Amino acid sequence: MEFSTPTANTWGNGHTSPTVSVVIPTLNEERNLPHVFAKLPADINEVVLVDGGSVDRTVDVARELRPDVVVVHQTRTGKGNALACGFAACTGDIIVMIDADGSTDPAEIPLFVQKLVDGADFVKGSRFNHGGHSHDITKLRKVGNDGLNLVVNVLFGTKFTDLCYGYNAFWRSVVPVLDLPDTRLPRNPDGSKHWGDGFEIETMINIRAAVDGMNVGEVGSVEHRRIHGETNLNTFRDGFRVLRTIFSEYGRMRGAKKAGAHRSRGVIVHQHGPRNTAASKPLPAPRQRDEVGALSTEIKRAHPHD
Ligand SMILES: Nc1nc2c(ncn2[C@@H]2O[C@H](COP(=O)(O)OP(=O)(O)OP(=O)(O)O)[C@@H](O)[C@H]2O)c(=O)[nH]1
Ligand SMILES: [Mg+2]
Repeated sequence: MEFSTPTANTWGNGHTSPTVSVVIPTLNEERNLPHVFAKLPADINEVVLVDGGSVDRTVDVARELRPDVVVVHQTRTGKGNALACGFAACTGDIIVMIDADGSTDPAEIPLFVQKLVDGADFVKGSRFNHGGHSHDITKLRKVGNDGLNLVVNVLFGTKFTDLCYGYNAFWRSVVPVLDLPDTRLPRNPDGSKHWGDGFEIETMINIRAAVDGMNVGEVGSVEHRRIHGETNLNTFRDGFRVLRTIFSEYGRMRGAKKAGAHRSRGVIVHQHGPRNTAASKPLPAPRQRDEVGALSTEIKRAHPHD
């Protein structure tokens, strides 16, 4: 498959800025896509839609709305696998991951991009800090999210305020260090998901970014209710997968430490960067592929069966 190289962007500040790819996983979202696509900032360079075998007109609607959309068909099942396939297809300097159901607001993308341009390696949306809010989360899910968030902060020394939120952005050059499950592997014969292929993906990504010592920023984000259709997330089943992920990532970190690959703890950058400051400072140098690749290899050596 070939992808065109996006042209440079200006993000309203009149200066050249990084190019931005947006990854949108979809499972039967034909009725929601018009709302989501309409709110994408005009200067997005690339939209990568990763479809999980929708039985409605999701892919057709996406192409009608945006003829330049890059459509990827995921290799297995689950949101995690969809995102990994999408990241692999992106060509922009920055990757932003949003949902297709109208719950994440594409109009917030410039906030994430600005934070990256201001020096973060990885930026998480937070519904519970920096002016963020959720119109969607149930009391049960909030309690679960808070508990899981606390466990991660204690175990990994992080300061996350919203662990299980899927609105994140990062430099494309950090994808190798996330070391996501190989998208080329076949599905498990028993129908179970590979670890990392499900909704635990967000937790896995957040923890790996922090453990790697990336500069992790947060921006406030307002989550809306899904506009049409049904959720694919099961609170207990997926909550348990997240909990298991936290402990397996803890073991992975300790193994990497023993192998000497662990560098430092993640740092959460809390300050909102002043808007439109990208023009006044040079862009941060993207992380070197060799550097992140080497670390990822070390972690793999410590966990050869991951
Ligand atoms: N390609 C693909 N996309 C998926 C899959 N599961 C979920 N998605 C998409 O991932 C996004 C989030 O899924 P949702 O079902 O909304 O889950 P959620 O946002 O965690 O839960 P709610 O807050 O209840 O909506 C949506 O855009 C879905 O269409 C999947 O297996 N494959
Ligand atoms: Mg949703």
